[in-house]
This record gives sequence, structure tokens and C-alpha cells, in this order.
Amino acid sequence: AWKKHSAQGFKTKEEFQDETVRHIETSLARSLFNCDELAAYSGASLAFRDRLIIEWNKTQQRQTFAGQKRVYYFSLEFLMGRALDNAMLNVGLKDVARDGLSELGFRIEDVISQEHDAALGNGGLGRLAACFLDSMATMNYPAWGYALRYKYGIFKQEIVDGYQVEIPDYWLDFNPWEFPRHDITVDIQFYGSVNKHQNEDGKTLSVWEGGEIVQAVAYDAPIPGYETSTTNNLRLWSSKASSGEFDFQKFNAGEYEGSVADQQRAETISAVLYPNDNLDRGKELRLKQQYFWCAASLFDIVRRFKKTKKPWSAFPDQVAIQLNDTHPTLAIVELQRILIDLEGLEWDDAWHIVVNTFGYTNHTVMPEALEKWSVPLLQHLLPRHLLIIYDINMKFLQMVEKQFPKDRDLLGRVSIIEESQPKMVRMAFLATIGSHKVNGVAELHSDLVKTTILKDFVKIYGPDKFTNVTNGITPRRWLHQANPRLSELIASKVGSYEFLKDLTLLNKLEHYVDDKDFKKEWQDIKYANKVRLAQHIMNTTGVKVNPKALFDIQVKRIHEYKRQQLNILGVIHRYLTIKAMSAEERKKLAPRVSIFGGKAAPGYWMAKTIIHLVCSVGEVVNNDKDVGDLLKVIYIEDYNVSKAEIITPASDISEHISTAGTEASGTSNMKFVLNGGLIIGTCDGANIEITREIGENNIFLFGNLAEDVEDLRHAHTYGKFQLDEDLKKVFDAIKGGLFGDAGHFSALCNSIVDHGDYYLVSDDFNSYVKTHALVDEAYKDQDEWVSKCITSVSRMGFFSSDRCIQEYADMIWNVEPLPPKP
Ligand code: 26W
Repeated sequence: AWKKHSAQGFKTKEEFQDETVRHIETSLARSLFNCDELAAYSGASLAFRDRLIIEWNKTQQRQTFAGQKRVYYFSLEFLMGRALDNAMLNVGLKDVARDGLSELGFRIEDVISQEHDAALGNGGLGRLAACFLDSMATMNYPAWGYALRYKYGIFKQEIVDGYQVEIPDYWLDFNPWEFPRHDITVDIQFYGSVNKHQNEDGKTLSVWEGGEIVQAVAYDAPIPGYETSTTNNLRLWSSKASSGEFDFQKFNAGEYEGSVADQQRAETISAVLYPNDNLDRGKELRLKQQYFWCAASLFDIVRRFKKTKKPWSAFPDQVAIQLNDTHPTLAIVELQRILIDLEGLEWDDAWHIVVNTFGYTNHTVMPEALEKWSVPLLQHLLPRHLLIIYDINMKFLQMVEKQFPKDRDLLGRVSIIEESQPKMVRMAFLATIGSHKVNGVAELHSDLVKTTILKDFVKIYGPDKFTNVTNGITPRRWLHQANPRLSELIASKVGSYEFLKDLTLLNKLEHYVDDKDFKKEWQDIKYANKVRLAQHIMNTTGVKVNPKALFDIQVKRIHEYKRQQLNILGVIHRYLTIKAMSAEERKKLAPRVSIFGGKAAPGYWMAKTIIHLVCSVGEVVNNDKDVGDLLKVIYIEDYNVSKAEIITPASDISEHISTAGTEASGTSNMKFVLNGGLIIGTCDGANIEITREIGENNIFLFGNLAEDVEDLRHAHTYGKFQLDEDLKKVFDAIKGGLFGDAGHFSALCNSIVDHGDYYLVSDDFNSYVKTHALVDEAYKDQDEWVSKCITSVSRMGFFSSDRCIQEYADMIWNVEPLPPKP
């Protein structure tokens, strides 16, 4: 008989070294004599991976055996960042690894930074999914993530002569964190036609025939929880030509190149992550990605369910699927198809199962981001699914008609099919109809969902179907890993590291708000974090910034609604003000560093112009002798998760200044406050709940409210608007060529001055500038400033993603944790 292997993984420094060296010499076939940092990273990762795999196996066995409900988080994006540091901390062996590596001649920081970010996401939505995986594992929920294994993640950004240049991000040349499962494959069908057949009982069945088959191959990545042996799974699907499909006819006929081309066409499905954030482009390949991933994942889940031999009616007691935005909405249609076409259930029984299985999270109310797919495209690519969508719609409209007889307008407004040319399928409506709960991601946003895009659906279903789960972040990565010294200082005061699992324990810090020694240590840590960022800025841009200056940071995707243009216009105003001052007046100013970072979607010209303006202002300001340390303007290139881990702990103030009502939640606002920075922001997204938690004395709010946006836009459209005097001077400076060829910036200026100022930059400018003056004043009183920071951190417990997961589990998924046996 086979003896069960008994590997437990290393525990001591010596065992860690043995394992690392063994991997370097055998797995990597490298000699220890030319072992560089990359080899050390690879060896250490393989050693940690072995440990995780043992726990991963045990966790999966335990979960299967227990037979309780599992959660499946469907997301086209998981912005994981680096894995090694996180694995070390979650397993609790980072100190062991640090000592072990040090004896081998390496600094652990250098080894960790060899890792390529796993950048399978655009921004907030993808990072939220990654935080949720960390929380679900830490809280011992039986949970899997399902996604695509893109060959290219989000592009790398280079700034060349002040312009963004995109470089493909090929990240798979060495990735120790994934396991190919060549035995776990699913054939996925596209195109073809639907034909009616009669079965033995004389029942007419719709059969989807013909078309082409692409194969999905599973790749698994282990997700370790913090201080628990629970190790969950992230399953990524990769596409390749199906073995049945590889055209041997062509091959034998000597058309070798043709058959290779087919192979490559199949592989394009999982080749690249679409780099658009909040803009729907309706590309066929994107729809193929969505169906490929949903169909493979559902096949996998159904296969697992069938092994339990339970009746279909038990499916929603075994499976909860959460849809991260509308990108996976086809999963609703696919499950209905499986149940009625392949498993022979009646429509109503099947639909009941479907609705009870799915939950839908909405992440935006902005019209240009709401997904719609054209009916002709669906007809061509997924003919059977289109018919099912029509049936779902018909039954839904019949129900509405019964409830609200003769309200033709209502039927037109809520129909899944938009009667445009061509007709379009509205995915948010389909997701709402096919789910038992719909949630927004912060209170204001969830209210807007209910009063704008889904207003009619609240009337139809009643308010209980709609709820709010305010976003959160994992304190393991965003405090403990990114800011180890602050984490340690907090632990020394609150008694232990328990706060990393129950973030509300931070409230014990409030006792130390006036503790002189504590405040001094707090300040020292912030200063060290700023020095580190200053070093990074020096290394990457060559600009020297003073770490004693106020660091003012805005890092996030570049988008007009996030209003980086408001920020840079404010910076120009500051510059003009400094220039107009006497030397005496200048002495009273608080030195500032304005730091920007973030990627623009490659086709988003206005966003690229904003980047160019920031860089051009930096060129002028940073080289102006009159200004010196009083103002520096920095663009940090290629903002990503691992850069965020350096940037976030280094802010004095960060900017979250979207037009009210546009930013669904924001999550970096939470990260900055948790790391002891204050924020300047609008009454938007989670800023509102942050204010409620930390107190309005500890946040710099400004600007118009969401409820006034409509009227203000109206006023612009009808010319009832007077441009602010200070803002006019800023535009005059740009137009006068102070920052280079004014022609480059004319579209940007015109969008505000002449074309309706949709994002209300001019309406909020004055309030923004005044509030920054308050920030300057407040920063001068360092003692008071630090008190504000400490108070804020002590009240941030609510924003742990553990709290979110608890709310999803209780209100939406109805799942229980399954802790490991002690
Ligand atoms: C179809 C194109 C497309 C692609 C991505 C549309 C929309 C998206 C995402 C929903 C954009 C996104 O990341 N939204 C952000 O989600 C975060 C997590 O909930 C929120 O904190 C941000 O406010 C929201 O902009």
C-alpha cells in the first residue's frame, strides 16, 4: 500500500534553510555559488509554497467532508500583488525566514522585492476581491475565487517625456504560486445554432449544436488565512485549443500553419486583461472571456455538487455565488441552461434554484460603465443563451404586468432588452432579476442604486432585496505588512496583535492620544515611512524631496470623475500664490510635496492629458529656484499594489475628491487613514462613513453634495455660471504657455470652461483651495495633528474587510465558517 507522505513543512530557521537550498539546487537546478536574489526569492517561495500546499490539501479535504455550503466569488479581476511576504506573515514564519535568509547572505526586503506583482486587475474592484479572499480564509469560510488566468496583467506604465507609455505585463515566466491542473479541464462551446429535438417522452428540447470548442484548463493558487491553517483556493482558467478541436484534417492535409493559427486563436481568450476601468467598450473578445470563465467555473461547481448525490433543490444550500459587478452575469443564464437543457428540470424549479444561488454586487452608477451587450453579438456567439435571456425577460415582464397592469412605460423601462438600434441586453437588470440580493458598496452608493438605476426594481421587488455592504480592506496587508513598525507600536499598546483579527480593538489606542512618548514614536514611524518614499522618488525620478514637508498624495486610476485635474489646478494655484509672495511671506509657508500616481486607460485621452499636465507642472515647479522646498510635484510611475505598500504609510494627507455621487466607495481612503494619514475629500462614497466613524474634526471635507449635482450641471448647461477668479488665473497661466505648449491642454481646459464642466471642477475649486489652507494651518500644530491621526486610527475598526465578509456571510450567503480542528 502507498504510505501517506507526512511532510509537515519547516518550523525552524535551519529547516527553512534546508528547504530553500534544496529547492535552489534541485527544483531550480542552480548552484549555490551563483545564487542571486532572484534565486533566493524562488527557493524561499517554493519552501513556503510546500507548506501552503500541505494545508491547502487538508483544508479542501475538511471542507469536502463537512459537506457545508461554500462561497464562490466570481470576479474578472483579482489584484493580488505579491504573495511571498503575505504568505510569510500569514503562516507566522517571517522572522524565521528573515534569520535564515540573512545567514545565507540576503536581506529579506531585497528577496521579497524580486517578486513580480500578480496584477490581474485594474483598481478598486480587483483589489477588493483580493482583500475578500484574505478575509474569507482568515475567518475560515469555505470559499473559492474564480477568475481568468490572463497571460498579461494590467500594463506597466512608463512616463516618457511626461507622457504615459504602456508596456505589456508578461508575468508568468516564473510563478511559483500557481499549480497547473492539466487534469481539470472543461470544454467551452461558442457560436453554432439552436435546434429543436424531441426526447423519448415526446418533450421538445432546445439543443445547442455546432460552433467551436475551446478548452479551459485550471490553475490553482493557494490563499492562506492569517494565523489559521485554513488555506482556500483561487482557481484561474486558461484557454487553449480543445484536443478534439485541433484540426487534424487540416494538419494531415499539410496545413500545419492553419492548425497552429487555430491554436493561437483559442489562446487569445485568456491572453489579456482589459485595461478599462469604468468604461464599457462592448468588444466581442471581452464577452468571450466572460462566458468562457463563467461556463468553466459553473461546470466545476456543478461537477462538485453532483458528487454529493443531493437533489437539485439542495443546490442553493451548498452553493452561494457572488457576482463582482455585472461581468459574470452570464453565469445566471448558464446555470439556468444547465438545469433545463442538460439536467431536464422544469423552468420554474430551475429558476428558483438560480435566484437563490446568486448575489450581485454593484460597483458603479455611472452610465458609461454599465455593461450592455448587443443582441446580434449574443445571437452570434451564444445563441442558446440569448433565447434563455428572452424567456427570463418575458416571464419577468409578465410578473410586472400583473403587479402594475397597463403601465407600458414601466415595462419598457425595466425590460432587460433596450429597444435601441441595435437592441441591447442590460446586464445590471439581468443580474438584479437573477439574484436574491443586490448590494452597493457604501451607504450613499447603495442609496443611489436604489433611487437611480434600479429605482423601478425596488418598486417591483420591495426594498428588502436591496442592501448595503460598505467596503473594507484587510489589515493584514494594509497595516501589518505595509507598515510593520506601526503595527508593532499598536500591538505594544493594545496588548497583542489580536487587533489584526478584530480591528475594533484599535479603540484601545484612544487612551494614548495624549501620551507624549507614544506620540513621539508615532511621529518617528511616519517620518521613517516618508524617508523611504522620498528615497523611492529619488531613485525613480531623480527629484529630491524633503521628508519634513507635508506629503499630499493622490494615487488611484486616472479618471475625470476622480478629479486629479482639480488637484493639479489647485497645485498651480499654490505655485502662482508662492510666486506672488515676498521672501518674508514665503517663510511662513508649510513646505509641500504633491504626489500623484495612477494609470490611464490606453484610449482615454483626457486622462492621459491630465498625466501630461501633472508632469509638465512638475518640470516647471521642481526647477524653480524661487520655490525650492516649498512645493514639489511628483508623478510616481506604474502605481500598483506593491508601490501602494510603500506609498500608503507615507502620507500626511491624501486626496479622495471625486464629484459627489460618482465614487461608489473608494478603498484607498480607508488604507491611508489606517496608516495614520488624514484625508481631504468630498462627501462621497465611503468618505461619509469614515467621517461618521472618526469624527468630523479629523477629516477635511469640502465641496458640493451629491443631491445638488443635478442642479449645478443644469446651471452650467444654461450658462448660469461665473468662473471663479482664482481658477481663471490658473487657466490663464496654462494658456499663456507657462507649462509648455498650451495646445496640449486646450481640450482639458475647455471641458471645464466651455463644455459644461460635467465633473463640477469649477464649482468646487474655491472650497477646495480654502480647505487646503486649513490643512496648511492644521499641519503647523504637529501635536494636535498627531492626536487627530491617532484618534482616527483608533476608530477605523469598522473598515476591516473581515466586517464586510461577516455581513455578506450573514445577510447574503448564509454560510458558516469551518475552523480547523485544534
Ligand atoms: C465594463 C467596464 C468596467 C470595468 C471595471 C466597468 C466597471 C469596472 C469597475 C466596477 C470599476 C471599479 O473598480 N469600481 C470601483 O470599485 C471599488 C470597489 O467596490 C470602489 O471602491 C470604487 O469606488 C469603484 O470605482
